[in-house]
Amino acid sequence: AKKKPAKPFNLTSTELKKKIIHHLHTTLGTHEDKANDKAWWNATCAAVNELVFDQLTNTQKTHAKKDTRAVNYLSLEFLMGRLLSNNLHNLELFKEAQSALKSLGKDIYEVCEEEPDMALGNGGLGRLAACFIDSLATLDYPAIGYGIHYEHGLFRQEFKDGHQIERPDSWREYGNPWEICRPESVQEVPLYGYVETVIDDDGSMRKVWHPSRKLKGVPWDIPIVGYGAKLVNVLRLWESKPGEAFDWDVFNAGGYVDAQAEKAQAETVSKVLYPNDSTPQGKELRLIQQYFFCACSVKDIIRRFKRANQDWSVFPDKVAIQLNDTHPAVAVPELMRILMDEEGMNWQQAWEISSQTFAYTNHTLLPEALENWPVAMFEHVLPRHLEIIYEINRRFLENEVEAKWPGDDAMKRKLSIIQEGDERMVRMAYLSVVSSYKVNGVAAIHTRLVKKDLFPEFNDLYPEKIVNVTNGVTPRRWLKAANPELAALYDDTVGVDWPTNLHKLKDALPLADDAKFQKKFMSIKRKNKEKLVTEIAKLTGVEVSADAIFDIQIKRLHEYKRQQLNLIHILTLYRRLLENPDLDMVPRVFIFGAKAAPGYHMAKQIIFALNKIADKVNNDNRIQDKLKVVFMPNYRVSLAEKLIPAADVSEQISTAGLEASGTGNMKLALNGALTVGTLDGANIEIAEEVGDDNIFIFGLDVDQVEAVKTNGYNPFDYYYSNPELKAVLDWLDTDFFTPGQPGALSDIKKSLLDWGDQYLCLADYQSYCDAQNEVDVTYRDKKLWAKKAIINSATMGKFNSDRSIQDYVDTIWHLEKCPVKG
Ligand code: 26W
Repeated sequence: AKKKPAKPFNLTSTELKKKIIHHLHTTLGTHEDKANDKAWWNATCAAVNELVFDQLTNTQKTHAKKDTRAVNYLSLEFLMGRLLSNNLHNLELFKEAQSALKSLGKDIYEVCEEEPDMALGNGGLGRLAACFIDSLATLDYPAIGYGIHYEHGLFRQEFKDGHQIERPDSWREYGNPWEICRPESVQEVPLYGYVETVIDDDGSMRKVWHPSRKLKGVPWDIPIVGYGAKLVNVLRLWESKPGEAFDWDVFNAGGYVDAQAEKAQAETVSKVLYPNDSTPQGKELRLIQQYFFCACSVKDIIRRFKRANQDWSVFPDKVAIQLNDTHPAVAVPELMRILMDEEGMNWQQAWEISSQTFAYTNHTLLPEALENWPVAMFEHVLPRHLEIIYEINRRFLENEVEAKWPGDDAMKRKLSIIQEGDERMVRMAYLSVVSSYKVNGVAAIHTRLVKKDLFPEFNDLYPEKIVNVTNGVTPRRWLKAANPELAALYDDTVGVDWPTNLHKLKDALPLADDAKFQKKFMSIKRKNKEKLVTEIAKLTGVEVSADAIFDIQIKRLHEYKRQQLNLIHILTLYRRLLENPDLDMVPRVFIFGAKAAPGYHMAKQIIFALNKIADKVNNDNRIQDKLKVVFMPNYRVSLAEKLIPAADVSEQISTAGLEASGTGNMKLALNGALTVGTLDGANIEIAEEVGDDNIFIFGLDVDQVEAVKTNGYNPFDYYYSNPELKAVLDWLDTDFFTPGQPGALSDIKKSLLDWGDQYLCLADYQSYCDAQNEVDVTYRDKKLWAKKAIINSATMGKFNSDRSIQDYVDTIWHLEKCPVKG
């Protein structure tokens, strides 16, 4: 093993301890004898911030002085999770903090448990943004993340009689030590009103927007410490407040109460994160949220640009703006509006700049996920922006589409940013493609399908525009911090620089067959499983054994992700066990974590069914603990950090062609889980890395799915020809799992039969059962399993989010590194 490079901060645990105590006294106003864990957590955060804020100031000075090109990552979601342990790891001070707290009688893991998750996102898209800002800082790239400072993040999930109940999340109810308010950078956001056309004396025409309301955007900065703490970037989140001018007239006229109502209305804009993952709600508040944070961010970007530049033509050289899905696409007409209406440019000048500034990442192919806004609503909220979108569309259709497909009106209708029909709609994806210089998918297969199925004509029109950047995850959070023992084993085996060069893990491959290494690797897995056993008991009351296979499916609840396929396989095993209690099977614990969108009926039904099945299975002593089912409540980043290191099997079982990438699959494999998966998203690339022998692939591939669908899929064919499948589905119609309530689970059966089984669960059922049987057979051979687990972990180098970021830099952003001295 190599010698460790110099640490960013040469702080001893004694010095850190002094700082913690100092902050306990002066920042928290309490004392060692009185302080609870929350106070210790706060004091430790404050001690860490001393170092972070210093380096933040250094970074901002350096970046301002050098005026280097930066990427502005616009995202409605940043699913950050907890920051203390991550920041300590990135500062390389975790061990020091651990012993400092230990000498104060505190366990660092318990102290870290005090931190509420920053759950400002739904799932994959939001967590990807969080990994990306970590990697950008680690790689010394100047970057700002822009988002919304939601008062309430994703709801907290509880179960009541097996049903999901949503409770508000209040992550900063008692303050948040990581954020700094920047009142000097407040922005104003106009809304509603009308557009006036003004003819000037020289005969020229200009547009003046007279908004009828104004909001204020207050920025909160969260420092993002890269690994090694060389550079500290910023995540800037906007909070909405009433505009400056609003209340005085009403207030003076005795309208104190009305003024309060208007204030409350303005604050609604950043009040709560929409909990929908994939199905947009066409609500006016959502559009206002999008515009609110885009308007603040674009103004902020321009303010920074103007600080160092007079010449607008260099704007695209200095500024890249990445749209994390179409949610921030309204930033395009906003930049155009400012350049024309406020900076006095003509259309060509403004478009020249704007169309070289934006790039767009697509994260989903699901047709129902594509954002379309009713034209009428758009016009009501943002009249000037609608005009600009019309003009972008007119020029696009009359120039580009006409040149490529002359006289083809059907093509114009097809590609129009405005969808005609009973209710006219603005297609945000088309706006994003037309307005961006690059568009990317998030895994190889996904990008191929984006080109072939989602935007084929755009791909013909702009053959170089659509590119692939396969997703990745930060190995700092998802291995070093989440699985400290495995991280230490890798330190000893391959050297300590794997956190920045994950390909290094490959150096452990020759040991995959080595009995001693296997023993070390698997005893770490065992310890992680034992810890999870305790956590499961604490959170669900279910007792499970670490001898069993821990089979984990953690992700948002969605029919395309097919938790229901997992469910019917569990019923299959249960039924086999009831028919033959002596059945020779390796005990298995099926563990789920998932939130359902509050309005998504089927998703909630699947949660309910899994909870009911869990009740029954876990309390059935006929089956000798061979089968357990656990649904962990309130799945979130900090729970993922406990589940992933303890997984033997990772379930990645979406219908082929529907999971854009998946990133949980990468985290689980990195921690030594074997994947049961379809040839979908990043699974395909994971299979390439680990080799076909080390992954359990099943089911239809993308081409076969397409063929089955065109030939007319009939789930009843499978139902009638597979007696075991039929028996299991019929079981759902009884009251076996819901005593006294027959039919309570019938919707699941219906969705798989009468309603057409849109996601082809029955077509993949047998193949899935076979793959699961393979898992059982393979696990019996302890050495073989260990070898496969090691190979999985050691070959995940490609899925480092540093590699993703470097791909973005090379193909889209073209940034230069801007290192900062300590
Ligand atoms: C407007 C409603 C809405 C909300 C969220 C529509 C679409 C979304 C996201 C695009 C859903 C999402 O999180 N997609 C996931 O993005 C990950 C990161 O690229 C991928 O790994 C997942 O496969 C993809 O489902």
